[in-house]
Amino acid sequence: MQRFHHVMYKNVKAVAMESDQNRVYLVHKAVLAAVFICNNLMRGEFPIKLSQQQVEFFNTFGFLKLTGMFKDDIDDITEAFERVLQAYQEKSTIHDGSKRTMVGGCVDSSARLSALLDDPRILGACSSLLGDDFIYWGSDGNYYSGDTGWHPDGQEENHLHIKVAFYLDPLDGTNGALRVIPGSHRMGEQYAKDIKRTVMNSEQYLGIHGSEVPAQVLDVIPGDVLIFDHRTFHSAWNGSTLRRMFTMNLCRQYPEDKLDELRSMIVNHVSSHITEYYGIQMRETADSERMKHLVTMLGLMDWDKQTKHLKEKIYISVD
Ligand SMILES: O=C(O)CCC(=O)C(=O)O
Repeated sequence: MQRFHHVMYKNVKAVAMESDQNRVYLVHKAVLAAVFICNNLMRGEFPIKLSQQQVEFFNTFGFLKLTGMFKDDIDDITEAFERVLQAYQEKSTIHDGSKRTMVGGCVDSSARLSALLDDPRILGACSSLLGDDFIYWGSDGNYYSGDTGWHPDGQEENHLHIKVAFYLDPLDGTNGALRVIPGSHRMGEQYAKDIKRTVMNSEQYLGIHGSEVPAQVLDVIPGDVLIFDHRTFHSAWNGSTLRRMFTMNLCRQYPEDKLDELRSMIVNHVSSHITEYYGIQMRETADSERMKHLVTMLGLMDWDKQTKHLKEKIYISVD
C-alpha cells in the first residue's frame, strides 16, 4: 500500500509539474490528504460516512438498505450469532419453531458482535444519521418464526432512534423479508397518522390482509444491512420457522436536560434484573472510542436498584 501511495504521488506530481506552480502545490496537498485518509481507512480509524443522498433517502422514507456492506465478514458474524443463540438455548428453551426465540443483549454477549460498534462501516452509517456521539442502547438476536404484524418500534416524536438489522438468510417477499411503509416515520403528518390508525388492523380499516398493505419489500442476502427509523412501520410475512436476524438500536445523544425522557423510554425496554446496563463482552472489550457510545446508558440510573423487581437476567458470554 505504501508503494502504491508513493507511485500515485509521483505520477500525479509529474502531471502537475507540466503546469503552473500553484497547481503543483494544490495537487501535492490533495495527494497527501488522500494518502492520510487511505492509511487511516486501512487501519479502520475513520468512519465510512453515508453519502448526502443516502442521508436524504433515509430522512425522506425512514429506511435505508446498505447492499453488501458486510458481505466479506458475514460468515464470521453469523458464526458469532449462532454461538450466542446456542449458548442461550443451553440455559433456556430450545427453539422449536412454534414461536420467536429472542435473546436480549445478543450483540453485547459476544466479543465479535460487540466489535461491530468499532467497525468504520457501522460507525460511519450511524454517525451520519445520528451524529458522532450517538448512543448505542441495545440489541436482540432472533430466530423468528412466521409472520410479524405491522408495528413501529418507537414513537419518540422529537428524537431519532434507529435500528440496524442484519438478516442472516436470503429473504424476499415470499419467505419473510422485512417490509416497510415509506414515510410512515413522519409523525405529525396526516399520512403517518392514517397509517398508524389503520395498518395494525388492516382487515377492519382497509379490508385487506396485512401482507397486502402497500409497502416496500426489502429483499436481502446475508451481508446486506438494513437501517430504519424506529417510527417506521414494518412487518414480515410468509416467513419460515427459522428466520435468523439480529439488530442494534441506537439514538442521537440526549442533552443533559432531556435525560429524563431517555430514562422513561428505556425503562420499558429492560425486562430483567441487571446490575450493569450492557452485557459483559460489550463492556470488557470496549476501548475509549467505544465507551463514548456507552457512557450515557451506563450512568443513566442505578440499574441494580431500578430493576430489582424484575426476573433475573440470563447472562451469556462468548468470544
Ligand atoms: O423480521 C421480522 O419479523 C420483524 C423485525 C422487527 O419487527 C424488528 O426488528 O423490529
